[in-house]
This record gives sequence, structure tokens and C-alpha cells, in this order.
Amino acid sequence: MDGVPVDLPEGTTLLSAVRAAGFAVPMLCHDDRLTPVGSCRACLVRVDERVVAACVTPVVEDAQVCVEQEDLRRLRREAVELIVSALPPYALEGDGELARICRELGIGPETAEGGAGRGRDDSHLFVRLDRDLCIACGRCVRMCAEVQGTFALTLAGRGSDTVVAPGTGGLWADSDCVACGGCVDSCPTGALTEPGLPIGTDEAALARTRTTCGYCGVGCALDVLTRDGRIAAVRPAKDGPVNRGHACVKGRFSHGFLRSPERLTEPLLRRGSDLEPVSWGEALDHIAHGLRAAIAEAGPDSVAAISSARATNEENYLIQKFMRVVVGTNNIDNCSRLCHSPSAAGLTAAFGLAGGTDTFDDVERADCLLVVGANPIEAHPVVGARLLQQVLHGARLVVADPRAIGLATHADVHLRPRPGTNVALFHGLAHVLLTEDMIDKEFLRHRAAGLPELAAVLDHYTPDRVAGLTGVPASDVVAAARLYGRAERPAIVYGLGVTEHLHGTDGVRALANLAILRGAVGTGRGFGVNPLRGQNNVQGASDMGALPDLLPGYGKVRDPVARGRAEQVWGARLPDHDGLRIPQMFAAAREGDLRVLWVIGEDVVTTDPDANRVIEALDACPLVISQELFLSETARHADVVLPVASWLEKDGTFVNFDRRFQRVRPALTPPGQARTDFAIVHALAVACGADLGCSTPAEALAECARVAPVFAGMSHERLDREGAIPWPCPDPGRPGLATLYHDRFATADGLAHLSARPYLPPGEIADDDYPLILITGRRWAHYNSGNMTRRSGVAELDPSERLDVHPADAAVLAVRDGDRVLVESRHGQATLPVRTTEEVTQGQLFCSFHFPSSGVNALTSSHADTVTSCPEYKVTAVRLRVRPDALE
Ligand SMILES: Nc1nc2c(c(=O)[nH]1)N[C@H]1C(S)=C(S)[C@@H](COP(=O)(O)OP(=O)(O)OC[C@H]3O[C@@H](n4cnc5c(=O)[nH]c(N)nc54)[C@H](O)[C@@H]3O)O[C@H]1N2
Ligand SMILES: Nc1nc2c(c(=O)[nH]1)N[C@H]1C(S)=C(S)[C@@H](COP(=O)(O)OP(=O)(O)OC[C@H]3O[C@@H](n4cnc5c(=O)[nH]c(N)nc54)[C@H](O)[C@@H]3O)O[C@H]1N2
Ligand code: SF4
Ligand code: SF4
Ligand code: FES
Ligand SMILES: [Mo]
Repeated sequence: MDGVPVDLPEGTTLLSAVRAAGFAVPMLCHDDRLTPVGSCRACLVRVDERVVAACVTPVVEDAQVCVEQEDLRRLRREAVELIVSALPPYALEGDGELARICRELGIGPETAEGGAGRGRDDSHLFVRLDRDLCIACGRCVRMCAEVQGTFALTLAGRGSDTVVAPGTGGLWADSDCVACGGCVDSCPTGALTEPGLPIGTDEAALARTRTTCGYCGVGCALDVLTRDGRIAAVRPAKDGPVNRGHACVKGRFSHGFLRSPERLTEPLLRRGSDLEPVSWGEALDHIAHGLRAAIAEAGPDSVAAISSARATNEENYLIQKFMRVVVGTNNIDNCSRLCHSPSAAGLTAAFGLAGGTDTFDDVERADCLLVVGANPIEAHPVVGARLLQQVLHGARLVVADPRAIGLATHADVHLRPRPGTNVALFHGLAHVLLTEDMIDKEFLRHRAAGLPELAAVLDHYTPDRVAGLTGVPASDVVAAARLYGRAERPAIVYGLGVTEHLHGTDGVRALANLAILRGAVGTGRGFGVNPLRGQNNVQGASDMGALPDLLPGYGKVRDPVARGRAEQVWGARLPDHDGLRIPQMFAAAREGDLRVLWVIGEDVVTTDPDANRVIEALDACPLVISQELFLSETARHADVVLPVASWLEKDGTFVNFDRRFQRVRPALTPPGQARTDFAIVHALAVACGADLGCSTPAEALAECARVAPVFAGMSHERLDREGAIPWPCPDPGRPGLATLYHDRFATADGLAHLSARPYLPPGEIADDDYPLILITGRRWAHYNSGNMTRRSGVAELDPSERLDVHPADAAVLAVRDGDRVLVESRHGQATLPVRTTEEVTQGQLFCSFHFPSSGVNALTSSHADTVTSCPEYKVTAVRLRVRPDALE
């Protein structure tokens, strides 16, 4: 090539060859992540006397390629000039891709003299379209299809009038767009922009902070662009290890909460029925006094804290250290209790460690995916998008979910078990694996234990019997088992539809059985069992020991060796008995045994089950502290409210769903007197006359690395240098372990353990009084309690709660879309508007819990996983009544 030899495998494009030889060509219709189309002609090169577009032409062996000849430069300039001539003059303002290419090619603003007055579409809150700038390169359309998987866009019109448009016709706001922002990022001209960065913005003048998203556990790397102390835009980082330049509506656009007028900016103290502003000194002294009195009168175990999976590792580390060292209790827990505590228990029992077995990059090499009780398109959108693309590229897909979730339309088999019947379903699949000999006998002989016991139990789970227990047709059980059983590299990905049940831990273990039977874990012949952990740092909160039975790094508080290690580093004696779990804390409060409850970043009144009983507990506890961004429902019941900094205002690390530590860096300063959780815990320690050491987040992680051998190789300095690092990471000089269990499992005997626990029915079943089953879960635009997303503009995209009802059930009740119904369970009531949809099956309902005012968690019960106390959020027996106003 121009004299430079390049050696590239057949099938790669000339573009790769051009780059490999150290040259560059301008490109307008090309984005490396997307299928090349070769329509703009900006990248012309010559191959054996033919002039071709480099981005679409494959490399041929021994071809003579020219890039730098003058006539090629002219042809490329003419191609771009032709495109630019149709655009209005402002097309070349700023430093967008097109403007830069024009500058490089010497095309001046005088060339842009078009602008047909095709108008704008500013209907959408986050995506703006200027049709006059559209060159119909189609990158946005491909981005929406090939990366995001939403297929919301098309190219409409003919010839030079072709322009991007929503596939549904009409306005962008009414389209299928889920505001991932991918199309905006790929648009080379500024036809698509986001509100904070209009065309002509000089991005170089904005401050840029690399951090990690503080919403879900995917852990997208983000670049936060700020101007005058406010966010101009949030860009997904192209080199983000999980997101690779992609993001979702929450990480990207849900930051309006930061400057919400409702943001807490000063501490509040209860005086009678009012919460009144006070100084930090007064608030902290009040708490310190309450702590001292409680400990003196009722002992350290009369104090409990709920730590935050939204906060950083360093903050969680400090909080649990405060509770153990300053207070002297193990009464510390985090929302993993409500979420994936059955994963931690089940995966530890099966394989030895509490995290998922493989990295997501490996999962992406699987040829068959079993997605169970997870709705990643809405709850982990970037992972959902990657899974969908994998399926569109040929991987087989089995979905096990009672609802027709987004991925189900692409599934080879969609299993729709009745909520709460997973164990029977998984045993049914295992039965078929065994009877049809789709098991790895070698692996079972050398690396697993428990086969005879399991085989005896599985005898009872014939597909026909399983069909009776679960409602899944026997033929579907067989078909799904064959897809998983015959795949070369199967992988299991799962969510709360497995864990939030009366027998959630059994569910995780019965699911793990499938991977063990197939030898699809710890062998490279498949990619194990992988929970889609929920909160940004729920993995980390548990890793840091914000748990009543475990120290940082999962040493047991009852194990003298683990305790001794921590005691040595902390220079204090530690309590040696397990502390209270969250539901036990509430029970203790109701019984008058809890004097102080410190709730950090969790809106327990909105999100814990059986809300009326939670409120009773808070009201019974003499001192409740809520550390919050907003006056949440929980804060309203507190005696002291402390204003905190959010993830965009703090320094530290998070651990994402596939065990990667990633850096979190402040892009802004917190408003008013709000402080980081880290600073608040330190200040409280000082008010109590204690010194927690580790004065910076970096020092806190360094200290944690000394307490917990699995994190011994982790440090801020290393993360700043290397980017994401997975744990286990016992050695500063060696990489963390992304894939686990190559030689042996981490169990005491080194073997994977099959579980022979039988299916047991859920805590609630439909009966004559409560004939319908309510499932609760997530919707794409909102996040958990909704305290942040409801104050972030996205609320306009999804303004209210609704109850999904099957049309047949709606007909029986004579209710229509929008009608408000009274939902009653054995535990409470909620009033919700109806949305009829076949996404739910007959006899089942679905709603989220993102709108505290609708009171969904007044309905859910206090049934909980028998092993870990994870609430049975997914199964509540309810009945509906029409026109509640007439009945109240
Ligand atoms: N947009 C958005 N994203 C989020 C969150 C959010 O609030 N909003 N929250 C984050 C958090 S904290 C978490 S933990 C994750 C949760 O992410 P997911 O686990 O994906 O969330 P859910 O929607 O609660 O439940 C998943 C699915 O379980 C199904 N299911 C219910 N019962 C059963 C059953 O018995 N068997 C089977 N097989 N399936 C069942 C439900 O129909 C539902 O589709 O999402 C995180 N991401
Ligand atoms: N019905 C039903 N209920 C559920 C579930 C379900 O599926 N169905 N899922 C459950 C699950 S999996 C989870 S994880 C829980 C989540 O429940 P929560 O943890 O209560 O919900 P979030 O809205 O994520 O966050 C709680 C609060 O933290 C505050 N916050 C955010 N960042 C910070 C910070 O850095 N520091 C501090 N101090 N505060 C901060 C926010 O303002 C918010 O009010 O909900 C559970 N509730
Ligand atoms: S923002 Fe995302 S979902 Fe919406 S049209 Fe663009 S690529 Fe598609
Ligand atoms: S997928 Fe999760 S981590 Fe990524 S931007 Fe969305 S909420 Fe944030
Ligand atoms: S970039 Fe190659 S034809 Fe457009
Ligand atoms: Mo969660």
C-alpha cells in the first residue's frame, strides 16, 4: 500500500489495511461498531486501478493499494463537497465530525449553502433532530438497530430528500426510542444532538471527568462534561470495558435530580412533628448523644445500620468499620438482602464464592443463553443490548420469565412458569439433561459432588409433572433442555425472578445444577451461572463487609482467624456473633429492642416489603437517622436527616455485576452543606470521640486490602493506571481473576456441589379470596424508589405507575385502560391505573415500585427466602376492585 506492505487476514476491509499501514481516510457513513454501507464515498482508495470505498471493500491478497495520490484526495474532497453543498452554513460550525473532516480537506464554510428548510423535531426531551443537517448516512439507524437493538429509526423519503425518521412515523417523542443517546453519538453532522450540547459547542472548553455510572450494576464508564459547575452532557466512554461507548437513559440523561429544588442541602432535626434545619454540629451531637445513651442503657446491639449499595466501596467500608469498632455491633446490612443475597448464598454453596462465575465478555462467546427471571432490556440496558445482538448474530436463546419481556420475542423457547415455581422448572430441565444423556460425566466424576442424591430427586420431575407444577408445557421443557444441553458453550444469566422468592436460594442452586451437570462452569466449555446484580455497588457493599455475618472480603465474623486479621488492622476487639438482617432490625424495633437505626441511602418505606410494618418499626425506634439526597418517605419518618453528595459528587470505587472494581470521580461539588457519606461517617466518629483512620477514600481501600486477602492487590493508584480490575485480586503485581474456578472450585473440598432440595410452593398462592398473582419489578425509565429518576426529566418519558392486566382478566372485571383499580392483598392496599397487555398471562398482574405515592410495597408480604431473608417480592396474592373512590 503506497509502498507499505500490510498483512491482514482475508475478509478484513481495506479500511483496516489503510489504518494498519499508518494512513487515514476521511469517513462520514462509517462507525467502527456498525455494519459498513459505503454510501458517502469519502473514503475512496485505489486498488489495482479501481477506485473503491475502503470501508466496504474486502482486502484481496497481493493487491496494489493507493491512498495518498492527488487524484484520490480530489475525489474524496469532491464527494464530501457534494454532501456539504446541500447543508446550511452552520453545518461547519464547532468541532463536530463533519466540521473537522471539512477542515482537513480544505472545504470552507462557503461550500455549505443549502438548507432546504426541512424543519426540526424537538419533541423528544433528550434527542433533537435538525433535518437540514441530515446527510442520510444512516449511522443513527444502524446504531439503534445494531448496538441498542431498539430498531426505532428508519431513513424516509427519496433521493436528496432522504432523512432520518422514527420508524413509527410521526414525532420522535411518540416513537419506540428509549433515549440511549446512541444515535446522537454516532451522528457525524449534528443533525442529531442532545439539549446540553447544541451544534457549535466547543467541547474542548468543557471540563471532562471519567467516572462510573451510579445507577445499575452494569457499571458503564462515563465521561461527564461540565460547564460552570453544571452538567452539560454525559458521554458513554468508548473504552469503557463493559459499555464500549454505549449507555442507557439513566446514566446518560437522569442527572436533573442534582439541581432539583427538592435536593437536601442542610441537616434536619425533628422537633415535634416538624423536621427543622440545624447545623452539622448540632445534628451530629444529637446522634452521638443518642448512640452513647443507647449503648450505655441497652448495649451495642441496640444500634443498627443499613448501609447503601448506592454508595462507594470506601464509604461502605467505613460505615461497617464504624459499626463494628465504634459501636461494637455486627448489626449492619445492605440492600443485597432484598435483592441477590440468595445469589451470594447459593453460589457460595455451589462453587465457593459469592459472585458470578464468569466475566460478561466470556458470556458473550456463548452459543446458547438461558436468561432466567431477568429483564435486561429494561433493567440492565447495556447488557441487554449486548445479549440481544448476540442472539441476532445466531446464539440460541431460552427465556424463562412469566412475562413476555423484551428478549422473549427473540427467544427460541420462552418458558412462562407460574411465579414461584422455578425450582420445579429447573429440576424439569435437569431431568431431561439426565434422561437424554446431555451431561458431562467426566466433569461430574472429578469436579462435582452430589449426583446420586440429585438423580434420586430428579426422578420425580418428569416434564409432565413439571408442566402441572409450573404451567410450562412439557414439550417446552424438553425443547429448552435440549437447546441448553446440546450447546457447545451455554451460559446462564439470571435476575430477581430467581432470587426474590420464598425459596430463592434453592432456586439459585437448582439453576447452578444445570451448569454443573453440563460441565459448563470452570471448564471453558460454557460460561457458568451469572447474576445480573442490581445496584451500581451492591456487589461492593457486600464485598466491603456491610453484612451482619461477614467482614470485608467475606471472612466470617464467627471465624476467629478472619476476625483476628481485622482486629489487628483496626486495633480493636470485634463482636463475635452475627448481627441482625434488615427484616430482623425492623422486628427488633417493633419489639422495642432497637434504640438507633441509621439508614444510609435506602428508602425502606418505599422499597422494603410490607410497608405498613416498616413504618411501625421506624415509629417505634427512638432514634432514626436517614442519610439522603431527598426527603424520601423514609426521611419523613426519621428524627435526623443528613444531606449527602451523590455519585456525581464523590470519589471512590464501585464493583459492578461481573466483579470489576472501577473508579468513581467527582465531576461536581455537592450543593449547600451536603457532604459525602465518607465525610459524614468520619464526622460522626469524631463526634463520638473516635478516629476511624483512613482519611481519604484511597487510604480506606488500601486498608481494606490489608483486612481482606481477596482485595490485597487492589488500590486507587492501580485502578487509575489500569482501569477496571476484577476480584479476586490477591496480588498487586498480577491481574485480577476474571474467570473463576479453572482448576478447582473455591469450596472446602474443591468440588462443585449439586443441590437436591425439592420444589416447595411459594409463600402465597392464588385462592378464592385473592385470585390473582401480582409480580413486581422494573421499568426502563425509572430506578427503584424513583427518588432520583422522578426528579430528572425522564419522568416526562414515563410519568406514572400502572398495573399491567391481561385483556381477559380486564374483561371479566370490566375495566379498561386508564381505569383506576383498588389492589388489595392480605397486607395492604394500593390504587393503580390499569394498562391492558398480553405481556402478562391471565391470572397474573405486574407493576413496578418506582412511585412511592402508589404504595405498591404496602401490598407485598413479609414472606422471605428461608435461607437469606430476601423478600418474596415476586409473588403476592391480590384481588382487584373497581372504582375505589366509590368503595372507600
Ligand atoms: N430501569 C431500571 N433498571 C434497574 C433498576 C430499576 O429500578 N430500574 N433496579 C436495579 C436493581 S436494584 C436490580 S436488583 C436489577 C433487577 O433486574 P431484574 O432482575 O431484571 O429485575 P425485575 O424486573 O425485578 O425482575 C426480573 C424478572 O423476573 C420475572 N419473574 C418474576 N417471578 C418469576 C419466577 O417465578 N420465575 C422466573 N423465571 N421469573 C420470574 C419478572 O417477570 C421480571 O421480568 O435492576 C437494576 N436495574
Ligand atoms: N415491590 C418490589 N420492591 C422492591 C423490589 C422489587 O422487585 N419489587 N426490589 C428490591 C431491590 S432488588 C432493591 S435493590 C431495593 C432498592 O431499594 P432502595 O435502595 O431503597 O432504592 P434506591 O432508589 O436505589 O435508593 C435509595 C435511596 O438512596 C438515595 N441515594 C442515592 N445515592 C446515594 C448516596 O450516594 N448516598 C446516600 N446516602 N443516599 C443515596 C436515593 O435518593 C434513594 O432515596 O428495592 C427493593 N424493593
Ligand atoms: S436514542 Fe437510542 S433508542 Fe432512541 S432512536 Fe437513538 S439509538 Fe434509538
Ligand atoms: S446500563 Fe446501568 S450502568 Fe449503564 S448507563 Fe444505564 S444505568 Fe448506568
Ligand atoms: S465512510 Fe466509506 S463510504 Fe462512507
Ligand atoms: Mo436490587
